[in-house]
Amino acid sequence: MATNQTFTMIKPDAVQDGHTGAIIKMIEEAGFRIVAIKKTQLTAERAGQFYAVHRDRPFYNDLRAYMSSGPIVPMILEKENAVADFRKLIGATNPAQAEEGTIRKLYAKSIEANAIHGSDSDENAQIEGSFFFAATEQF
Ligand code: IDP
Ligand code: MG
Repeated sequence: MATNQTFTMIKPDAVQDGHTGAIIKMIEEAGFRIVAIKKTQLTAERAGQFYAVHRDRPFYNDLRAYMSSGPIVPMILEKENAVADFRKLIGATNPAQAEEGTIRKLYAKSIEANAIHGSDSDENAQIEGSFFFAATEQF
């Protein structure tokens, strides 16, 4: 069922570099409403669970280390066509291929430290939102 919600997190590099506010401003100006938000830090084990789909990829261990290296800002966002529109706003995984004006083009440092996550389907948005927020925190 399409819920018009997506899940995102501002990743450790962007939080560390002080881009949290600028990124949230871009998200709100693009028409997304923040449903839930917090600042937290993953353990390597939890980061590995979140990215379990990538467990057989060569970058999996690096990704776990990077994603647990500092605070992150997870959010549930709401907007019509949220999943697809948000993927457009963040741009390609590799910032070298991200379009001008996208969050990753502006703030990503590398294909790994790429500033922000965006769910790739309604189903994963729901699963990922529930990974960070209890049902009572999701309005
Ligand atoms: P996505 O975040 O654009 O959906 P995925 O392919 O789902 O991209 O990969 C998840 C995350 O894993 C990426 O955002 C990035 O941080 C990291 N990653 C993806 N591909 C590579 C790679 O080739 N080298 C290093 N890290 C990667
Ligand atoms: Mg992905």
